[in-house]
Amino acid sequence: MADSDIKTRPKTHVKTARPPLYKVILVNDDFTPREFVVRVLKAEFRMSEDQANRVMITAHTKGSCVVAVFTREIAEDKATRATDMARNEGFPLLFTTEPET
Ligand code: TYC
Repeated sequence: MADSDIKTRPKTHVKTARPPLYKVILVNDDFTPREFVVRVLKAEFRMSEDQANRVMITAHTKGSCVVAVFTREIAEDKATRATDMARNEGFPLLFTTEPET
């Protein structure tokens, strides 16, 4: 049978491509004031005072905390902007990104 004779079933469901997602992670340090971490979370990630406080305390006690999940470009951009806010004030506060598994 020639290759061109092979019949394939028509697709019954078509998959919709979804972009891979990346986590923005807040990393704890010993120097950045808690209130400043909260201020950055509110400004860059549009969190409420309450949400921002919870995320800050989680990073403070556990070492790090997932802040939010975005497509790669947006995650990297937000992590950079948030980290730059801290650098501008002389704080070592760090936001990183990693692919969601
Ligand atoms: N550990 C800091 C302090 O005690 C506060 C802090 C919390 C810093 C979370 C970074 O991601 C962080 N002043």
